Amino acid sequence: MPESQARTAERIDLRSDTVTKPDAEMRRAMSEAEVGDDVYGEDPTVARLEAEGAAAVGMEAAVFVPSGTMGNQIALHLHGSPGEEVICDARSHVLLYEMGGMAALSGLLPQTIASPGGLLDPAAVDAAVVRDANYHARTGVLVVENTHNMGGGTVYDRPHLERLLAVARTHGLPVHCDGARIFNAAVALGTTADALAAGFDSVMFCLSKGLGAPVGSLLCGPKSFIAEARRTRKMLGGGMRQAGVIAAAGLVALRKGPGRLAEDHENAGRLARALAGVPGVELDPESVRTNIVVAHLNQALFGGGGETVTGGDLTGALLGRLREVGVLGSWVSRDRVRFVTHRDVSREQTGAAIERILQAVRVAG
Ligand code: TLP
Repeated sequence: MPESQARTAERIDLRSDTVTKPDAEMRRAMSEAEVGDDVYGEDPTVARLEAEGAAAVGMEAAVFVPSGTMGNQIALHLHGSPGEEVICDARSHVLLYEMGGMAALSGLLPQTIASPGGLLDPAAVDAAVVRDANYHARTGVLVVENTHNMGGGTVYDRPHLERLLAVARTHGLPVHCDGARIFNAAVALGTTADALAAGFDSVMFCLSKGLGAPVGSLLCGPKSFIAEARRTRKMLGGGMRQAGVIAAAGLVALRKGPGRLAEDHENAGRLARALAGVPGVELDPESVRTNIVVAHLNQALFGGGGETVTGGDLTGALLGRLREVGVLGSWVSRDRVRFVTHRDVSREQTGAAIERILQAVRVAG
């Protein structure tokens, strides 16, 4: 596409499903929300959201938190003690994208397991757990990310979860589910979020990703755990006052959001199939089951090595080209790029994004 045309073309933002903007129904609900001071436990809209959110994942209670990061960090803080280890996949969100929070806030040490597609192998977890040793850090908690973001939106099915939970139970180890996108996992598997959350000690899910709310996540678990979580939330500065204004959008997201996620998955599948045909892109489109596409890149993308990419940053070079044609993706590493489909990118826009990407890559080659 000529540059002048690209400048006028609408921008198609596939950086993340976090970029979705509240729709008219959410904005209306926000403006009409009944509110109170939630630190006093007096916001009826927050209370409703917490009750419906807990029920959606089959847990007793929930606490509304400003972000998925805060939800995960509260859970780790409560399940583990300083000096203990957190077993997690080597590319998990709690490890890579939460600012070192587990160490900084809770004195916890990651024990990582490299896992294909980010999905932990129960035997590897079993081998990694340390409960009784007088010289080794003890394992405090296991984290399971479903769907797995950097694995490419990969999904743990119930039998796989059962095996992991059984290992944890054997060792008396609490298990937290980073279910930021648990509804995507449920839709991909044709099951429900509560079926995927069963047996976990806590589950965090985000309202502000594919479900479309502007802000907020829920940390869910047993009543006693959530009572403690409220104290930790306050300690971290996450006590919110008339939060019903944002909880109202969260309620719309929770009720209506899951019903349309299949469309995002279809769009991601189409994008993955198109990308897989591009020389220099390594991607198995069959592995894309939800709304995240993570592709490996090699030099063939730029004419078989004809172009020397500065610093070997293939992803940076690709994203630069794509920006010129009005498509945004995100940088994962120098040879890995991520695209995420969501409610604010329609089927037609996905088609347009594919055309623009193919064109940009042809020009680049
Ligand atoms: N993920 C964001 C970035 O932080 C990478 C994204 O664009 O995908 N768990 C998982 C699995 C996540 O993907 C995220 C956000 C979080 C937790 C944290 O949620 P927020 O952004 O609300 O703190």
